[in-house]
Amino acid sequence: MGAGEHLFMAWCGVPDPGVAEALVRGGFDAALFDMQHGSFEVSSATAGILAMAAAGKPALVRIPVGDFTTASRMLDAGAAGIVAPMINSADDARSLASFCKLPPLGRRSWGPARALSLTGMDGPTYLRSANEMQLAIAMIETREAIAALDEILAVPGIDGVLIGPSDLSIALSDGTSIDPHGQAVDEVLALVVRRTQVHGKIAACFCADGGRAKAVSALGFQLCSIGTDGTLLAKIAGLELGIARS
Ligand code: 3PY
Ligand code: MG
Repeated sequence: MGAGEHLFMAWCGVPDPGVAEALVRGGFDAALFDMQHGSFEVSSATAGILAMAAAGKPALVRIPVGDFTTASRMLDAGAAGIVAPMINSADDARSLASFCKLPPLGRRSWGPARALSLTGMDGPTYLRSANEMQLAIAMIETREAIAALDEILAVPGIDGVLIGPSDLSIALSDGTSIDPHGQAVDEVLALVVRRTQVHGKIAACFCADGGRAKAVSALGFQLCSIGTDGTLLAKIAGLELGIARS
């Protein structure tokens, strides 16, 4: 992404590394293991990170809301980055960064056992490299987060933001509707592209399908999902069964 590439990630909630492995071998650039709304736990996400290492693809982990200690653990396990939901203020962003970044930038405790073996780095090299190599990405999905967007992006150690369009649409409609592809969300997407460019940080977005991912990527978002493992499986199953039964 530093070179300007636009990536598509497999958003995985089924806690078996074989599913993510099949998706990245099918062409996804990275996988995200979802501990917020998916069924991943520390052990299954750790197994997923190892499977991604074998496939030569980076693994991201979405932690549960506010569970920053798990962010440190997953970075120790070799995650390429952490996605943290519901980061609504600069204070939230500072907490996230402090658990994701080693000193002097943050206060992440030392213990990168798996990360050392997966990167092949010795301790001093990893200490010098980890803060740049492993990303801290703050999810923007509330009105408070939009109001604090510039402050969140300015926090040292925050590498980018990821839009959660479903929660965002619920917030923008004051809880009356869910419309992740609606105009209100689209206006925020345009704002987020502009502000991330100003701050030199990454813009990422959850996208429900390939068409949405194409459009959102074209806006300037460098990292997009294409649905989830579950929705992709259901879609292809419906398609193939339709052919078989026709
Ligand atoms: C949202 O759309 O709110 C998300 O968190 C995507 O999973
Ligand atoms: Mg959300």
